[in-house]
Amino acid sequence: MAFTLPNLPYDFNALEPHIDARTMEIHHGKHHNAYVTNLNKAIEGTDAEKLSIEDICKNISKYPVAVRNNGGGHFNHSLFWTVMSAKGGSPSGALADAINAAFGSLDEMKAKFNAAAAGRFGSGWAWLIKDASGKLAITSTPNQDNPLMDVAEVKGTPILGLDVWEHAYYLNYQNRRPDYATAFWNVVNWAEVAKRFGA
Ligand code: MN3
Repeated sequence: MAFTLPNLPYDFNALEPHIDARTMEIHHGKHHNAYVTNLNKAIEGTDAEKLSIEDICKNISKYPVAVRNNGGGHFNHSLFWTVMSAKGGSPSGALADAINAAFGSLDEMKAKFNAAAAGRFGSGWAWLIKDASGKLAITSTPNQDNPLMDVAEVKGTPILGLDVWEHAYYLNYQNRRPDYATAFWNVVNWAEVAKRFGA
């Protein structure tokens, strides 16, 4: 069974002005699509064809680098599209409690996340993760790695992620990655983050 490019759960222009339609169109239709195509090529005829993308990530050290790069790319972008929506808002309930317990406040969590996004040299991702004990933490990964991977420095279940590759923001923000990270908070789909936190 080959992996497929998931549909965006909203229109290309849904996240404007924070993320522009042209960026979304290229990012989903070209970049994510290429990760899916190349992942399928890299696992063709192997046992990995029968696995979920999560299970592939968890044992990524057993696979060739093409699976790490493209499998990570597929998992990361699939998560990224779902944790955004036009609605915005703020976390509530158990997720809000866990954020306050781990970081002191939502603003402190955002500041730490944005610092992780800005501090990732080159290309990569910033993450809010749930660790094995259920506690929240902020981390970042290079390239298309993610915290599910057995090679990750800090491991956990990603519940929110921000793509900080230049292809994710360059058309609208050029070199201003911190402005993009700040704008991201206007389009976070907290209901989806809460769902992933509760899973
Ligand atoms: Mn990307």
